[in-house]
Amino acid sequence: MNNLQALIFDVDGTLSDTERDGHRVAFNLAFKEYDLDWNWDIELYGQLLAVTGGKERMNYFLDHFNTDFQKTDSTQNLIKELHQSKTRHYTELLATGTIPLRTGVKRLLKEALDNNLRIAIATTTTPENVTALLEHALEPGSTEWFDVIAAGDIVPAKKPAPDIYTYALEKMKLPASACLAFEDSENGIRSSMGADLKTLITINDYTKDHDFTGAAIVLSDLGEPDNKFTTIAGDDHGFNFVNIDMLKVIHGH
Ligand code: XBP
Ligand code: MG
Repeated sequence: MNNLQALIFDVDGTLSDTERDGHRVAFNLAFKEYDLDWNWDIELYGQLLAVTGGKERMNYFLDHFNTDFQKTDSTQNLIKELHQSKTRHYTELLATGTIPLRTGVKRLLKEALDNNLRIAIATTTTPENVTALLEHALEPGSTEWFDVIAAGDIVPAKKPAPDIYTYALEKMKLPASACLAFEDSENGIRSSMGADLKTLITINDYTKDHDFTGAAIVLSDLGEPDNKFTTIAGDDHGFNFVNIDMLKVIHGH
Protein backbone atom coordinates (compact mmCIF):
# COMPACT_ATOMS: atom_id res chain seq x y z
CA MET A 1 0.00 0.00 0.00
CA ASN A 2 1.38 3.39 -1.01
CA ASN A 3 1.14 6.61 0.98
CA LEU A 4 -1.58 9.00 -0.11
CA GLN A 5 -0.02 11.18 -2.83
CA ALA A 6 -2.82 12.54 -4.98
CA LEU A 7 -6.51 13.39 -5.09
CA ILE A 8 -8.43 13.02 -8.35
CA PHE A 9 -11.67 14.94 -8.71
CA ASP A 10 -14.68 14.53 -10.94
CA VAL A 11 -16.10 17.92 -11.98
CA ASP A 12 -19.83 18.04 -12.66
CA GLY A 13 -21.80 17.38 -9.51
CA THR A 14 -18.61 16.98 -7.42
CA LEU A 15 -16.70 20.26 -7.62
CA SER A 16 -19.88 22.17 -8.43
CA ASP A 17 -23.59 21.58 -9.01
CA THR A 18 -23.30 22.37 -12.69
CA GLU A 19 -25.88 20.06 -14.22
CA ARG A 20 -29.35 21.48 -13.52
CA ASP A 21 -28.65 25.21 -13.80
CA GLY A 22 -25.57 25.02 -16.02
CA HIS A 23 -25.30 22.23 -18.59
CA ARG A 24 -29.09 21.76 -18.87
CA VAL A 25 -29.71 25.46 -19.45
CA ALA A 26 -26.89 25.63 -22.00
CA PHE A 27 -28.27 22.64 -23.95
CA ASN A 28 -31.68 24.33 -24.12
CA LEU A 29 -30.13 27.61 -25.33
CA ALA A 30 -28.33 25.69 -28.09
CA PHE A 31 -31.55 23.95 -29.14
CA LYS A 32 -33.27 27.34 -29.35
CA GLU A 33 -30.41 28.81 -31.38
CA TYR A 34 -30.91 26.00 -33.91
CA ASP A 35 -34.73 26.46 -33.96
CA LEU A 36 -35.30 23.02 -32.50
CA ASP A 37 -38.33 22.43 -30.29
CA TRP A 38 -36.35 20.18 -27.94
CA ASN A 39 -36.59 21.24 -24.32
CA TRP A 40 -34.93 19.41 -21.46
CA ASP A 41 -36.81 20.09 -18.23
CA ILE A 42 -35.31 19.31 -14.83
CA GLU A 43 -36.93 15.89 -14.56
CA LEU A 44 -36.12 14.76 -18.10
CA TYR A 45 -32.54 15.94 -17.68
CA GLY A 46 -32.24 13.69 -14.63
CA GLN A 47 -33.08 10.73 -16.86
CA LEU A 48 -30.70 11.89 -19.58
CA LEU A 49 -27.85 11.99 -17.07
CA ALA A 50 -27.80 8.19 -17.37
CA VAL A 51 -25.47 8.88 -20.29
CA THR A 52 -22.30 10.92 -19.80
CA GLY A 53 -20.95 13.36 -22.39
CA GLY A 54 -23.01 16.02 -24.15
CA LYS A 55 -22.91 14.57 -27.67
CA GLU A 56 -23.63 11.10 -26.34
CA ARG A 57 -26.51 12.53 -24.25
CA MET A 58 -28.12 14.18 -27.30
CA ASN A 59 -27.94 10.89 -29.21
CA TYR A 60 -29.49 9.08 -26.25
CA PHE A 61 -32.30 11.67 -26.22
CA LEU A 62 -33.02 11.11 -29.91
CA ASP A 63 -32.83 7.33 -29.65
CA HIS A 64 -34.98 6.95 -26.53
CA PHE A 65 -37.06 10.08 -25.86
CA ASN A 66 -37.58 11.90 -29.17
CA THR A 67 -37.97 8.91 -31.42
CA ASP A 68 -40.11 10.86 -33.96
CA PHE A 69 -36.95 12.68 -35.00
CA GLN A 70 -35.63 11.02 -38.14
CA LYS A 71 -31.87 10.60 -37.86
CA THR A 72 -30.07 11.06 -41.20
CA ASP A 73 -26.46 11.14 -42.44
CA SER A 74 -26.17 14.75 -41.28
CA THR A 75 -27.45 14.20 -37.75
CA GLN A 76 -24.01 13.70 -36.21
CA ASN A 77 -22.88 16.98 -37.78
CA LEU A 78 -25.87 18.71 -36.25
CA ILE A 79 -25.04 17.19 -32.88
CA LYS A 80 -21.45 18.40 -33.16
CA GLU A 81 -22.63 21.93 -33.97
CA LEU A 82 -25.20 21.87 -31.17
CA HIS A 83 -22.48 20.74 -28.80
CA GLN A 84 -20.20 23.62 -29.82
CA SER A 85 -23.07 26.05 -29.31
CA LYS A 86 -23.87 24.46 -25.95
CA THR A 87 -20.24 24.76 -24.84
CA ARG A 88 -20.27 28.46 -25.77
CA HIS A 89 -23.49 29.08 -23.82
CA TYR A 90 -22.18 27.07 -20.87
CA THR A 91 -18.85 28.88 -20.61
CA GLU A 92 -20.67 32.24 -20.95
CA LEU A 93 -22.95 31.20 -18.11
CA LEU A 94 -19.99 30.28 -15.91
CA ALA A 95 -18.35 33.60 -16.69
CA THR A 96 -21.28 35.33 -14.96
CA GLY A 97 -20.02 33.71 -11.75
CA THR A 98 -23.45 32.42 -10.75
CA ILE A 99 -22.41 28.77 -10.41
CA PRO A 100 -20.30 28.35 -7.25
CA LEU A 101 -18.13 25.47 -6.06
CA ARG A 102 -19.74 23.04 -3.61
CA THR A 103 -19.23 23.31 0.15
CA GLY A 104 -15.67 22.60 1.24
CA VAL A 105 -14.19 22.17 -2.24
CA LYS A 106 -11.95 25.25 -2.30
CA ARG A 107 -10.77 24.65 1.25
CA LEU A 108 -9.88 21.01 0.58
CA LEU A 109 -8.05 21.77 -2.69
CA LYS A 110 -5.91 24.39 -0.94
CA GLU A 111 -5.29 22.09 2.00
CA ALA A 112 -4.18 19.33 -0.39
CA LEU A 113 -1.61 21.62 -2.01
CA ASP A 114 -0.44 22.90 1.40
CA ASN A 115 0.17 19.25 2.38
CA ASN A 116 2.12 18.49 -0.81
CA LEU A 117 -0.59 16.29 -2.23
CA ARG A 118 -0.99 16.41 -5.99
CA ILE A 119 -4.43 17.18 -7.41
CA ALA A 120 -5.94 16.15 -10.73
CA ILE A 121 -9.22 16.11 -12.62
CA ALA A 122 -10.93 13.22 -14.41
CA THR A 123 -14.14 14.30 -16.11
CA THR A 124 -16.42 13.56 -19.01
CA THR A 125 -17.03 17.19 -19.77
CA THR A 126 -15.29 19.34 -22.39
CA PRO A 127 -11.90 20.87 -21.39
CA GLU A 128 -13.12 24.48 -21.99
CA ASN A 129 -15.87 23.87 -19.44
CA VAL A 130 -13.38 22.81 -16.79
CA THR A 131 -11.19 25.85 -17.41
CA ALA A 132 -14.21 28.16 -17.22
CA LEU A 133 -15.35 26.65 -13.93
CA LEU A 134 -11.91 26.81 -12.33
CA GLU A 135 -11.21 30.35 -13.55
CA HIS A 136 -14.54 31.77 -12.44
CA ALA A 137 -15.56 29.69 -9.43
CA LEU A 138 -12.17 28.72 -7.93
CA GLU A 139 -9.56 31.35 -8.73
CA PRO A 140 -8.04 32.96 -11.83
CA GLY A 141 -5.01 30.86 -12.81
CA SER A 142 -6.12 27.88 -10.72
CA THR A 143 -5.93 25.45 -13.67
CA GLU A 144 -2.21 25.52 -12.84
CA TRP A 145 -2.92 23.94 -9.46
CA PHE A 146 -3.73 20.65 -11.19
CA ASP A 147 -1.12 18.15 -12.33
CA VAL A 148 -3.44 16.72 -14.95
CA ILE A 149 -6.79 17.84 -16.28
CA ALA A 150 -8.15 14.76 -18.04
CA ALA A 151 -11.35 15.79 -19.81
CA GLY A 152 -13.84 15.05 -22.58
CA ASP A 153 -12.94 13.20 -25.76
CA ILE A 154 -9.30 12.65 -24.70
CA VAL A 155 -10.36 9.01 -24.19
CA PRO A 156 -12.95 7.52 -26.53
CA ALA A 157 -14.84 5.56 -23.86
CA LYS A 158 -16.41 7.93 -21.34
CA LYS A 159 -17.53 7.10 -17.79
CA PRO A 160 -18.61 4.54 -16.59
CA ALA A 161 -15.55 3.19 -18.46
CA PRO A 162 -12.42 3.54 -16.26
CA ASP A 163 -10.34 5.04 -19.11
CA ILE A 164 -10.36 8.69 -17.99
CA TYR A 165 -9.08 7.74 -14.52
CA THR A 166 -6.53 5.33 -15.97
CA TYR A 167 -5.36 8.13 -18.27
CA ALA A 168 -4.96 10.56 -15.33
CA LEU A 169 -3.02 7.95 -13.32
CA GLU A 170 -0.71 7.24 -16.26
CA LYS A 171 -0.04 10.96 -16.77
CA MET A 172 0.78 11.35 -13.06
CA LYS A 173 2.85 8.15 -13.10
CA LEU A 174 1.10 7.03 -9.93
CA PRO A 175 -0.54 3.73 -8.97
CA ALA A 176 -4.21 3.83 -8.01
CA SER A 177 -3.24 2.78 -4.48
CA ALA A 178 -1.51 6.17 -3.95
CA CYS A 179 -4.64 8.16 -4.80
CA LEU A 180 -8.23 8.84 -3.78
CA ALA A 181 -11.06 9.72 -6.18
CA PHE A 182 -13.96 12.09 -5.54
CA GLU A 183 -17.24 11.43 -7.34
CA ASP A 184 -20.95 12.19 -7.16
CA SER A 185 -22.62 9.63 -9.41
CA GLU A 186 -22.99 5.94 -10.16
CA ASN A 187 -21.35 6.27 -13.58
CA GLY A 188 -18.55 8.14 -11.84
CA ILE A 189 -17.86 5.55 -9.17
CA ARG A 190 -18.06 2.72 -11.69
CA SER A 191 -15.36 4.54 -13.61
CA SER A 192 -13.11 5.31 -10.63
CA MET A 193 -13.52 1.86 -9.06
CA GLY A 194 -12.90 0.34 -12.48
CA ALA A 195 -9.49 2.02 -12.25
CA ASP A 196 -9.04 0.53 -8.73
CA LEU A 197 -9.38 3.87 -6.95
CA LYS A 198 -10.80 4.20 -3.46
CA THR A 199 -13.63 6.66 -3.89
CA LEU A 200 -15.31 9.24 -1.67
CA ILE A 201 -18.82 10.24 -2.74
CA THR A 202 -20.62 13.53 -2.17
CA ILE A 203 -24.21 13.20 -3.36
CA ASN A 204 -26.49 15.79 -4.95
CA ASP A 205 -30.18 15.99 -5.86
CA TYR A 206 -29.73 14.09 -9.12
CA THR A 207 -27.57 11.32 -7.66
CA LYS A 208 -28.85 10.77 -4.11
CA ASP A 209 -30.60 7.51 -5.05
CA HIS A 210 -27.71 6.09 -7.07
CA ASP A 211 -26.00 2.82 -6.12
CA PHE A 212 -22.70 3.65 -4.43
CA THR A 213 -21.77 0.11 -3.41
CA GLY A 214 -18.02 -0.06 -2.88
CA ALA A 215 -17.58 3.62 -1.97
CA ALA A 216 -15.08 4.35 0.81
CA ILE A 217 -17.68 6.73 2.26
CA VAL A 218 -20.84 8.51 1.07
CA LEU A 219 -21.40 12.05 2.39
CA SER A 220 -23.85 14.89 1.80
CA ASP A 221 -20.92 17.20 0.97
CA LEU A 222 -17.33 17.84 2.08
CA GLY A 223 -18.48 20.03 4.97
CA GLU A 224 -16.74 22.97 6.61
CA PRO A 225 -15.44 23.41 10.18
CA ASP A 226 -18.66 25.28 11.02
CA ASN A 227 -20.93 23.23 8.75
CA LYS A 228 -20.87 19.48 9.43
CA PHE A 229 -21.47 17.02 6.62
CA THR A 230 -24.11 14.30 6.92
CA THR A 231 -22.77 10.76 6.71
CA ILE A 232 -24.93 8.64 4.43
CA ALA A 233 -22.88 5.43 4.36
CA GLY A 234 -19.52 4.32 5.70
CA ASP A 235 -17.37 5.30 8.67
CA ASP A 236 -16.61 9.01 9.07
CA HIS A 237 -14.14 8.19 11.89
CA GLY A 238 -15.61 11.00 13.97
CA PHE A 239 -14.66 13.79 11.55
CA ASN A 240 -17.15 16.62 10.93
CA PHE A 241 -15.68 17.89 7.67
CA VAL A 242 -13.36 16.34 5.10
CA ASN A 243 -9.75 17.36 5.61
CA ILE A 244 -6.43 15.74 4.77
CA ASP A 245 -6.27 13.94 8.13
CA MET A 246 -9.62 12.30 7.41
CA LEU A 247 -8.53 11.39 3.87
CA LYS A 248 -5.37 9.73 5.20
CA VAL A 249 -7.49 7.61 7.55
CA ILE A 250 -9.89 6.68 4.75
CA HIS A 251 -7.00 5.88 2.44
CA GLY A 252 -5.45 3.68 5.11
CA HIS A 253 -2.11 5.47 5.30
C1 XBP B 1 -20.65 15.10 -16.39
C2 XBP B 1 -21.27 14.89 -17.68
C3 XBP B 1 -21.06 15.79 -18.78
C4 XBP B 1 -21.80 17.09 -18.83
C5 XBP B 1 -21.76 17.64 -20.24
O1 XBP B 1 -19.39 14.52 -16.35
O2 XBP B 1 -21.91 13.89 -17.86
O3 XBP B 1 -21.50 15.09 -19.88
O4 XBP B 1 -23.14 16.91 -18.43
O5 XBP B 1 -20.51 17.67 -20.74
P1 XBP B 1 -18.51 14.44 -15.01
P2 XBP B 1 -20.21 18.07 -22.28
O6 XBP B 1 -19.43 14.28 -13.84
O7 XBP B 1 -17.65 13.24 -15.26
O8 XBP B 1 -17.70 15.70 -14.95
O9 XBP B 1 -21.46 18.65 -22.86
O10 XBP B 1 -19.09 19.05 -22.21
O11 XBP B 1 -19.84 16.81 -23.01
MG1 MG C 1 -20.12 13.94 -11.84
